[in-house]
Amino acid sequence: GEDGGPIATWLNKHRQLYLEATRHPFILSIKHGSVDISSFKRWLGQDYIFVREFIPFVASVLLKAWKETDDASDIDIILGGIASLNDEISWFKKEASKWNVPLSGNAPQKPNQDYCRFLESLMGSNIEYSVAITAFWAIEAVYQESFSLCLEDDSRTPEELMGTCQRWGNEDFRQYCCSLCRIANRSLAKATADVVRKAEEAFVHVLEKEVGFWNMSYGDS
Ligand code: HMH
Repeated sequence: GEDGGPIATWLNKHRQLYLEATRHPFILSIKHGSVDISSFKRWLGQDYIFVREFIPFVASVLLKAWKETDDASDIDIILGGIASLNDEISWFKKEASKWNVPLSGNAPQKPNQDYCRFLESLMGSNIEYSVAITAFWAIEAVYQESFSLCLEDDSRTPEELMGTCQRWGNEDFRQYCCSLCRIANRSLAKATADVVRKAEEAFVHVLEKEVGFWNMSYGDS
C-alpha cells in the first residue's frame, strides 16, 4: 500500500495480526530449512482444496468489476489472476504427484472449511466490489509476503521447496499484488464509510483465516 489510501492505514493498525499471517512459524521453518516435510505435504494437499474454491471467488470478483468499475484495466488484471490460477492448478497436480500427496478424496480440515465458507460469503451479489477486491488483494498479498521471505539471501530454504516459494514470492507476483492493492484503494476512495468499514473487516478476517490455515499445516502429526 505504498500509494497511501485506506490499505496503508490498515496495515499499520493491524500490524500485529499482519505479521502473524506473513511470518508464521511454518513459513519461518521453510526459510530456516528446518521444515517438517509432513507439514509441507499437509499444506500442499489442503491448499489445493482452497485454490479450487478460490477460482469461483475470483470469478465473482471479475463479475463485480465488470458491473461496477469504469476502469477496463481492473478486468485485465483480474483476468490475469484467473489465467495464473489455471497454471497453478496444473502446478499443484504436478507437485502433489512428486510428493505422493493424494488430491482426490482429500478432505478439507476445519480451518480450511472455515476459510472456504468465508470466501463463499463474499461471492454474493450483495457484497460490494470494494469489499471483495480488498479481500482478494489481502489473500494474495499474504502468500506473496510469506513466500518471498523464503527467497531472501539469508534463507536456507530446501532446494526441493524453492519452486513453491518462487511461485508466490517472485517479482511478477509482487507486481500483481501491487496492482490489486491500487485497484482496492481506488475503489475504496469512492466507497461510503459503511462499505469502507466492511472492507476493513474483510481484511481482518482474511488475516485471521490465513493464520488458522498455517496453524493447520503446522500442527502435530
Ligand atoms: C490459504 N491463501 C491460501 N492459499 C493460497 N493459495 C493463497 C492464499 C494465494 O493464492
